[in-house]
Amino acid sequence: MVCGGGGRLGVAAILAGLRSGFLHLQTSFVHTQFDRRPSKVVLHTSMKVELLPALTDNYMYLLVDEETREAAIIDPVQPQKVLDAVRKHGVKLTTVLTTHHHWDHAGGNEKLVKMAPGLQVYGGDSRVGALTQKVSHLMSFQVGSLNVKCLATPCHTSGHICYFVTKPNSSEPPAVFTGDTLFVAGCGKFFEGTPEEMYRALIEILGRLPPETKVYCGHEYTINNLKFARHVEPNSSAIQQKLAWSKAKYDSGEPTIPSTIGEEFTYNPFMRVREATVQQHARETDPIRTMGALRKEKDHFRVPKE
Ligand SMILES: N[C@@H](CCC(=O)N[C@@H](CS)C(=O)NCC(=O)O)C(=O)O
Ligand SMILES: [Zn+2]
Ligand SMILES: [Zn+2]
Repeated sequence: MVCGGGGRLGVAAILAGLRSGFLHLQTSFVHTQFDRRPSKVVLHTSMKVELLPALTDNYMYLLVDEETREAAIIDPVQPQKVLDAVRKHGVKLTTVLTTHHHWDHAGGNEKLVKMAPGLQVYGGDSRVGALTQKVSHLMSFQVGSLNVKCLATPCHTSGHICYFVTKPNSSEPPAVFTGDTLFVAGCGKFFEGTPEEMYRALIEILGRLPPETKVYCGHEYTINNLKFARHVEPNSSAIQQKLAWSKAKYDSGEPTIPSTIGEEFTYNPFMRVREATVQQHARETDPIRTMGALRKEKDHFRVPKE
C-alpha cells in the first residue's frame, strides 16, 4: 500500500492529552472512544481551522469562514468525525477540498457525500472519489468570504493540489493545506514524479508564498522527519530546537501543526536543497540532484529510537 501507516502516539500521550485541557478535547474523546489523538483549533481572525486527527497519523482540517459560517473540509477520510465537528461548530459545510487520490486522504469522499448531499468536491485528479470540480494550477474559488487558490504540486501523485487560503483585505496570515507534498520538516514520497517536480513544488510554488503562511499538512510525521533532518545537518540549532519542541508537544499529546513557510526554510532539508551544508551531505552541487538524493536516502532511513 502506498500511503497510511504507523503513527507513534501511545498511552503516555493519551494520558497527557487528557490532562492538557484542549478546547475540544472532551468532545473528541466522547465521539471516538478509540481515538488517541485530540483535536485542536487554530484561530486566525476571520478563519478558523480545526485539526481533526484521523486514522493513525493523518489530519483532516475543518476550515470555517467566521464571516458567513460556511465551512470546507480538507481530506475527509473519516466522514462521521467530520459531521460531528460540523455539528459542534454549527457551521454550514459546503465544500470538500481533496489534496490527492490516495485512500488515506480521499477514501471518505463517497461516504461523506452520501451522508451530506450537495457538497462541492474539489480535486486535481479524476481518481478522486465523488469529484464534482476538477481543478488545475492557479484556479480559485470562494468558501464564504475566503479565497481558495489551487496550487498544482505534482510529484507525490501526478494530480496533487495544495490549497492556499486567504481572507481578502485582511492582514491575518494565510493558510496552505499541503497534503502529502510538504510536511513539517519533510516532504512526500515521489510516487508519480521527479526531483525536478518536487523542487518546483517546494521551492518555486510553496516557497514563494508569504513566509508567515501557516502550513497544515496531511500527516503528523514531524519527529521522524526532524530526526532525518538532524542526520542531514547535525550542527543545526534550528533542527535541534524544533525537535525538542516537537517531543514536548508529543509528550503532552498535542499536534505539531501548523508550522509556517518561513520556519520550514530553517529546518526542512527538502526546502534547504540550495544550502551548501545540505548539498555537501548529499555529495551533490545542484539543488535538484540534492532533492533526488535526499529523497532516496530518506526512503531507506532507519529512524533512531530516542
Ligand atoms: N515513513 C512513513 C511511512 C508512510 C508513508 O509512506 N507515508 C507517505 C504519505 S501517506 C509519505 O509520503 N511519507 C513521506 C516520508 O516517509 O518521508 C511513516 O512515518 O509512517
Ligand atoms: Zn498520506
Ligand atoms: Zn499520499
